[in-house]
Amino acid sequence: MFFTAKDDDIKKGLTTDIYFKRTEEILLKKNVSKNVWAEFTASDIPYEFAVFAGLEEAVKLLEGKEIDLWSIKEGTIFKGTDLNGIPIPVMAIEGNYVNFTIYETPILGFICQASGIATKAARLRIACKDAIILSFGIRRMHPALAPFIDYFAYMGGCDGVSSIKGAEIIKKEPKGTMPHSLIVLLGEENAWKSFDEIISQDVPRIALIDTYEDEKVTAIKAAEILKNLDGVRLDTPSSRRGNFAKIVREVRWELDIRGYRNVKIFVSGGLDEEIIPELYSAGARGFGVGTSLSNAKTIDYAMDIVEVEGKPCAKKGKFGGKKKVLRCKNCLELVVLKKEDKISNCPVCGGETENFYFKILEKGKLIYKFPDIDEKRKYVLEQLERLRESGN
Ligand code: PCP
Repeated sequence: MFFTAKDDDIKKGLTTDIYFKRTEEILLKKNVSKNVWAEFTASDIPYEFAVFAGLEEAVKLLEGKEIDLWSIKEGTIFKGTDLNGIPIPVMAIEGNYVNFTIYETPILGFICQASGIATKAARLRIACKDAIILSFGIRRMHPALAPFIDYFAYMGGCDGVSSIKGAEIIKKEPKGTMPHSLIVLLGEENAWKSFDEIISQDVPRIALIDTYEDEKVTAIKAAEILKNLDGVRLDTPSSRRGNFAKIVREVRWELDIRGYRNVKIFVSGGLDEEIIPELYSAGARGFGVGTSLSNAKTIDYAMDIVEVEGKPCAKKGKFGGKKKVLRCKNCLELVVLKKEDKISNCPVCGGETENFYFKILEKGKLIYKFPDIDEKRKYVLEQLERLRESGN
């Protein structure tokens, strides 16, 4: 079948790096049974913040293993290091190292890619303000990952996703407009009318207007033909795009002077958080983002054993010993402390701090109730709002 791993393969550790399997073999043959504290940190993140994501996927793998798992809340926005430059350990595993040796690779895979997609979605959310943003990126990645990509695109702030399986997992209707192929097969007017005639009425009527003729002319034509038109989509090919914002502004103007102020402008093709603000100010209020979301830079976490049998032992470049993670209830600043240290107030704003390291698994038993996807997304949006309010 396809060159993909089944859930069972992942659970059996078959997607791990061989050197972990060999390490497990050596430790077992040598009867080495050491209780360790292993932390996951990402000191160099590619942006001013990252969204920690993928925890629940990692737990599906670790549940039942004789280990304890600690973690900050999934969806937490963090800066990689705290104000003292100490890398923030987003997760930590405590237990006999051989109980989880072979799972380091898949755990990292889950959180590195999930955090990359959720972070990009959050950055796009900021860029799109109150406009609609849809995840259209699954066509750029292996189909086995479509539900994963769409889950974290939604968690990071997208309003909807295009994959049928992805939508099912977030318990929403899949979102989309119409492809060029429909226009090529039926012709523009017939395609718009057939879509309106056949597709259920709760699907917004967004006419694709860049297939053959000028976008302005075709937008007006679509508005005149479909009385219940909700929007027009511009996916103008790069060879004709020129200044896309200028085209959007012109279409907006021409629709408005003819009384079609309610017809939204939807854009797609080569979008990311750098170009979106200009298109938003030109009048676009819907964005379909593909490659830059599904092919988002990963957040490169690493797992490091920092304590063996209670003794600090971190390798070069890492900070030894078990740590605590606190968060300020007021400014949301994350602070990393040595396990024996205490602080009363936030070193940034003086606000009250709270423990922000939650025990998720105890001897492999799940002792934490995960929020559902909408609660996770709401948590991300609340933090983005706090960031916006604080001008960060
Ligand atoms: C693409 C399709 C995707 C968009 C663009 C993603 O348009 O609509 O949603 O683009 P990105 O990866 O550059 O962000 P087409 O390739 O024209 O496909 P279609 O005719 O199916 O809309």
